[in-house]
Amino acid sequence: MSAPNSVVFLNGEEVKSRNPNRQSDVFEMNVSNGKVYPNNVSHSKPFKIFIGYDPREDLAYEVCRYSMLKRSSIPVEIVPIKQPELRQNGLYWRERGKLESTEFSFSRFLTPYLANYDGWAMFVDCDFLYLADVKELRDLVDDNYAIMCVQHDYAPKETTKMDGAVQTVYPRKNWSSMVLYNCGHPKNRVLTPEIVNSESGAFLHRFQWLDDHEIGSIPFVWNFLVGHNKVVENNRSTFPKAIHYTLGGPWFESWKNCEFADLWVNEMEEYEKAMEKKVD
Ligand SMILES: [Mn+2]
Repeated sequence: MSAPNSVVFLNGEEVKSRNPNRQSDVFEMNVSNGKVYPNNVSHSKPFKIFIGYDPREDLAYEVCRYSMLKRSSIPVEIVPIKQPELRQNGLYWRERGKLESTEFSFSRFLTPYLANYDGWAMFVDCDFLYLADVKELRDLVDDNYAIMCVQHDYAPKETTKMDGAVQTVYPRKNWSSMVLYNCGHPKNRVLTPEIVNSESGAFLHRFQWLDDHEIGSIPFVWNFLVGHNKVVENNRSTFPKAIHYTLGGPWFESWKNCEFADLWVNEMEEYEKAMEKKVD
């Protein structure tokens, strides 16, 4: 049940992570970019970002994480949500349903619990590629809301996704793929491990523990759906800040030529070069 606490010192302050996942990293700032992080008390704790992890998409996870860290001007703590670890820690026990296309289909809703119901934390799928600083996203948080996300309004045409997993159509489709959680909001106390392990997909993915006015809206460019959202020429407000390869990305053979594949492949090559340097 117990995992060692990871203790990290940041700006001379001890930051304890009580997250049961062992793999977590704290990055103070992107020093190489020469950016200076303001000495602001309310921002002294790293922004917690949980990324859904699936062993079939390990490279997608690594590239997503790399793309985020590389551009972040604020300290972020990135934690992969790994189902086997959650099971070992007694936090996840539900059986996998046929409609779950990833291992984090339901475990994602443990985000407020994993963040100790404290502060804001983000959940994001691993099939994202960041093109902008997550500070810009974190700056959008509004304590009036329990959660904030991109409120897509669409019904996908495709009937299969990724490597053949069944595509299901339901209201608020894709809203849960990137969510800013106000973990300290009293309404989010509902999301206990017991509820996450027993409630229906509809209840969780449609945020039925919340009233509509408690769900804040984020510009779509932070969850830019490949195959659905479009860039409008010369309109900067439509340029993606985070690309979501929701149908499957270039790490799958059948999607290696999808829209925006080149951006992901470039990032992957850069990530691999950075890894080589680490080994040297
Ligand atoms: Mn996705």
